Amino acid sequence: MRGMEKVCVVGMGYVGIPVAVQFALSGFGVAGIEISQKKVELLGRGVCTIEGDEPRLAESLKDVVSKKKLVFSSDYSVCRNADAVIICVQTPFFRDGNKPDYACLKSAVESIGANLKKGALVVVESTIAPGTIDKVVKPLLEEKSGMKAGTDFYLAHCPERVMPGRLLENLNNMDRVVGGINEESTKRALAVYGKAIKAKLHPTSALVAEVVKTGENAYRNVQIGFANELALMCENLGVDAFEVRGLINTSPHRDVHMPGAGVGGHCIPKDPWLLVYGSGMEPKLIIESCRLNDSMPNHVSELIGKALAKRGRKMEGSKIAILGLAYLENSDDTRNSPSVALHGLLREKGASVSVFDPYVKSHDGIELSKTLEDAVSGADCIALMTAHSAFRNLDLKRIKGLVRTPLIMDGRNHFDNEMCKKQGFGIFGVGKKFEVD
Ligand code: SAJ
Repeated sequence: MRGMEKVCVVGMGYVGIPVAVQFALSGFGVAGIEISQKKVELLGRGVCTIEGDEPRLAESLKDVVSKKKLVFSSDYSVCRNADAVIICVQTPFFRDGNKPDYACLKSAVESIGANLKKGALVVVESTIAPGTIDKVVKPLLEEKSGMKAGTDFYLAHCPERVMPGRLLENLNNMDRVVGGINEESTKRALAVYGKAIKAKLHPTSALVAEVVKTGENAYRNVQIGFANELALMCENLGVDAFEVRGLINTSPHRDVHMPGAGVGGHCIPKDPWLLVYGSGMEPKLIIESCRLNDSMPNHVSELIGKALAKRGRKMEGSKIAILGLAYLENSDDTRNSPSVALHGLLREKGASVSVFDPYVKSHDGIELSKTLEDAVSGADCIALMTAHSAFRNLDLKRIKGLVRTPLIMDGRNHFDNEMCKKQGFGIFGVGKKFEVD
């Protein structure tokens, strides 16, 4: 990597791998740092460890690895030559403890600090609570490096805006907020990112960047929370929430989101809590929205119980077939998946639960069916939880012959009620008319 600007990217996950690949494609010499030796070995052979549909990512990774523009290591000493170090580690949130888990972040920052070159730029892409750069990252880097932030080295927050299924595309095209601890840090971060991505860059302070990132996802959580609360009211009134949503959205400046079986992923359920934690106050709307969205899998399990009762069955001893374990369509990502929550709730109520997801091969504590047919055979209710394309145009006639009780819970407005009823299924679900006689 002689002569090229050198970048270290720490944390080879959904964020770090695309970032490392993109910077390598843009002419930087890149080292991806990862604690998992297995991942280092696989990535070092150009094997992409992210599954699901990610256009261009696997072939781009192979390309830059073969050209030695991107190497991988678990040794932080490679940071000693880096002009920039980009941190992409996970920052999970403990709801019960109501505080962020910064163990990964702190460990990465300490190791980087101990191997930081004078004049280097450190950028945190991980989503962090407002105040984290100032109170956690900066002091740790100064302590471990013995240098002064903002003058001896530079520090900025450039929050990731990745989305499974569009990792590389988003990285290149979605606007980014670039917030330095001082002007010089912002300037240097703009220069580095300006060379790697085409997206519009918005300079600001590190604190504003922290509030923007957590705020943009808190906003989405509240938007979805409104849609879910409206759906609960529509169910109660016996009207179709999706018809209501569509008609509301004919009014200007309305954008009611999609009601659904819950809100999963590594952003929307977690980031609002980071904002609340960093805000130093107890906001009401944002916290209630998180709680309402988190309650949707429970609502789904109650709907299933109600439908089973209509058919003379109890939850106990019934078999429920969950279609979709991933939190998002056409993705293998099961983090904070509402399906995992539903699986636990149904088991607690004594049901046996099968799960089929074309993208997910395994998940701790959940046995996955190999085929959809296996999952639905003998089932007393099918619960559609993820709107994978593979679940479009299911052969309901054939499925009818496999189930024990023909009931469908539609968690993602995936099915047409009339079509299901025509095939002899009782149909119900989030925001849908309860049509189980
Ligand atoms: N969901 C709903 N109703 C909706 C939209 C989503 O129930 O109207 C559910 C999904 O089923 C899923 C969860 O919410 O379980 C999250 O879905 P998402 O579409 O927000 O997808 P994410 O989690 O990948 O969110 C990412 C975020 N991107 C970043 O943090 C960089 C988010 O900021 C984006 O707005 C979002 O993608 C997006 O717009 O696709």
